Amino acid sequence: MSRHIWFAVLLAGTVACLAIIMMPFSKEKPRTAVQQPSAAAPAQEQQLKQEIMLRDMSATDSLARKDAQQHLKTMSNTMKSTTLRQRDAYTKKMLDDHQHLLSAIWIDDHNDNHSKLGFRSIKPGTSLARQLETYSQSARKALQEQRSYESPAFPADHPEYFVAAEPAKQGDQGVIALYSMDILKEVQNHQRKNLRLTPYPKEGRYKMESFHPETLKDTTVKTGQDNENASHYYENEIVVTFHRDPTSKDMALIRKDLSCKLPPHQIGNTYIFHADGKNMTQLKAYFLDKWNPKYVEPHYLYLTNDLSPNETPTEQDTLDTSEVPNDILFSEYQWNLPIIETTRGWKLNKGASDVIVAVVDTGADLDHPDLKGRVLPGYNVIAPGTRPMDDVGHGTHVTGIISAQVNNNEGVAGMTWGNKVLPVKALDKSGSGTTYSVSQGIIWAADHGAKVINLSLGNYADAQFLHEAIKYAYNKDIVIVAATGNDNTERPGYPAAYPEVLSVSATDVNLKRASFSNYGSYIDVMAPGESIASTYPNNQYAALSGTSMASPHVAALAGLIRSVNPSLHNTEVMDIIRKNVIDLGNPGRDKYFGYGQIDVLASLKAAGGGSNPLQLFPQYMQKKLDSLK
Ligand SMILES: [Ca+2]
Ligand SMILES: [Ca+2]
Repeated sequence: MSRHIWFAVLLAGTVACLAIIMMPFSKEKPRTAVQQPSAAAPAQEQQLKQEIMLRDMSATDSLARKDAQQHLKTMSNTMKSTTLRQRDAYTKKMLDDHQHLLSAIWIDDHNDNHSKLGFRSIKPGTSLARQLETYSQSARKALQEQRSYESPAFPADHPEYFVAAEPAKQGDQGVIALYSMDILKEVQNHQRKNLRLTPYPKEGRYKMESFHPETLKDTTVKTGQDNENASHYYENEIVVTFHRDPTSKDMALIRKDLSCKLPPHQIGNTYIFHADGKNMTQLKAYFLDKWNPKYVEPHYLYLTNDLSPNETPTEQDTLDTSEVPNDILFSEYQWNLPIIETTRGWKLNKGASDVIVAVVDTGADLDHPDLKGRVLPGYNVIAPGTRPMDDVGHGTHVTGIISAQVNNNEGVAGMTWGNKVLPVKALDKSGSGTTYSVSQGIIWAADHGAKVINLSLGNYADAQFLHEAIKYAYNKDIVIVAATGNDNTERPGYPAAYPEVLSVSATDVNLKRASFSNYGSYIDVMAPGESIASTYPNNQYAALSGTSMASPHVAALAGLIRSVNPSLHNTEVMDIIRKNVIDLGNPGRDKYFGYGQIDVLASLKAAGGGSNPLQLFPQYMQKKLDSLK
């Protein structure tokens, strides 16, 4: 129950005549719009997803330009007061650090002191070079007039570049730069997969089959729409959990029977066998017939679901103001933070660095300047012994939503200033991972200090082995948060639908359910998931949509709650998140919005921001007593 309703109910008991007037509309929360929920038809859903993808590309274009403008301003003013040699070294560093910055040229018309206008990476004499020359001339003219300049994207039919220029503070000097627009293609590819606009995955090292998760009959995935009826698994693999750990003799016999070239992967009593000549059905029959296993199941594939500086708690009246960070993309693009009361919540707590949020995903760009000092070394399940670097973009985006540096005059602001992200790479370069890799990632995170785990991934099959890993983390008092999926379906996705997991669906800027977002009775809460601005590999920023983007908001909130009150158990944290929401749709919990949209300020207050909240007082006292024993 939200605190507002709770308050209203209390009030109703004492001042019944006033309650009728006060209950439905709290002055503080006028935004609760009742949406008549409905699910879009498949064709309409595809069209809506297409529109969302185009909107993400356009928002990313505008993020990239804003980011470029800011960097050019800094460059221009830095280069003004440097020698030629320093300038060259600085330009080289900027080019190395920003792969999308293709060339940067210092222009000093006054002293006739500038490099010759010409940009690497575009072949001279081509029509592209002629367009570049035209835009460069316009840029020079703008600098002479002390104006900023931005060209349109070119070539017009398939945009690859744009030219931008920024004047230095005085004199007719400044920088002209050529930027690559590859990020738009990356976002397009990314969102085609994540919003399942294409059958996915179609790539990968193994052969895959799909089957209907209820009938277990094989099905063919022809369009993105078919994905909601399919779960993917490796054809030549099987997950077997034994009652007793097999002896080395047993194992040798199994490998001989199945002609397994490689030893199986193992976690506890569970093994994953790979046999080139056998399919899943044959493998299953063999183990059931000969080894009386506890259970066998296909080796499923999980896909991404995109579409310390603590402040002393302040007085109640200061909570009405919000903390506005100076990150350059914040005010214009990060609608997602104020709408869930993050900025007001920061007045209570900004996150503690020892409350770690693990992101089991495609890894993270550990060298991104806006993630500097905000991510731990982490772990790579896919290639143990190497850094969990992100080769997809998904994990970097999810990580930035949680922990991008706040108030550093750069890029975006994360949800927390203090909590660190533990990146665990369990999804490979295709953006997918198996039961084994995801489970191993979860177990590794649980064993390495995570207090919260974010899983922006899913599959429609219920895998016992994954469930065991989830239970392992849950029993270690970890809050597990997962995205529900982007197929606009009521079919439960896993791990989101496990009872130990807080499941998150997506809303848009108007507090409506995002058109792609899954729904159903298992949904816990909603968080923003459309055109969310965050970090992207190679020092870039992108706007992406998906329940994958909604989930990390809730994981970050769990991190903040555990920073406010480290003595809370995972179940208490989950309860606080569910009960301190903005109710959406029909009153109370409903299948389209779960309990409602998360509210950071209300949750942090309920967690004891500044005082011991009354409703948690019994637990608090019990823990105090336990600690004295
Ligand atoms: Ca930042
Ligand atoms: Ca509701």
